[in-house]
Amino acid sequence: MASVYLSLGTNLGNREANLNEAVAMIEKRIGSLSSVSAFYQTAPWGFESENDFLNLVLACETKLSPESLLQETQFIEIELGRTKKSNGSYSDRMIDIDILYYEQLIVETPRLIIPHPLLHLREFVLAPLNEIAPLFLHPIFQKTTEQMLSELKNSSK
Ligand code: PH2
Ligand code: MG
Ligand code: MG
Repeated sequence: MASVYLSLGTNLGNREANLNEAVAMIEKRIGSLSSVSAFYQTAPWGFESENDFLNLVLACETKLSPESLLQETQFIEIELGRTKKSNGSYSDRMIDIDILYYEQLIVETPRLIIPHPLLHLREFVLAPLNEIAPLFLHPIFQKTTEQMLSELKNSSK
């Protein structure tokens, strides 16, 4: 079994329902939940939109390999109505599920990068992660969530 951390976000449709359905499908298809953060209302980061996000972070125990985990998260996104624009820029979405950590594993393939390469720059990830895993160590930076969150807040002052 592996402990994995996932970040969920939605800014379209019934956002509470989208998160609840995604969490239920994660439990069914990926593994049992060990903790789930509160819902955080956050402003769109990295693009302009009128639609604020609801974000959460959860931890779960899975038998899946990193590749299979990615496949399952993508399946759930599509089930819940995710469509992707092909131009590569951020856009409004029903649901996005990103892999933050897979144990202390470092993965770099063309399809998958773990830890998530932008997690330390995103308060919408670090704030909920800090609620459920303040002392989890980033395997590359060797910093805790707490440390990364306070550095991010200081840098944006
Ligand atoms: N996801 C993005 C880009 N910007 N902003 C917020 N607030 N929440 C997100 O989940 C989010 C974002 C890319 O996946
Ligand atoms: Mg994302
Ligand atoms: Mg994503």
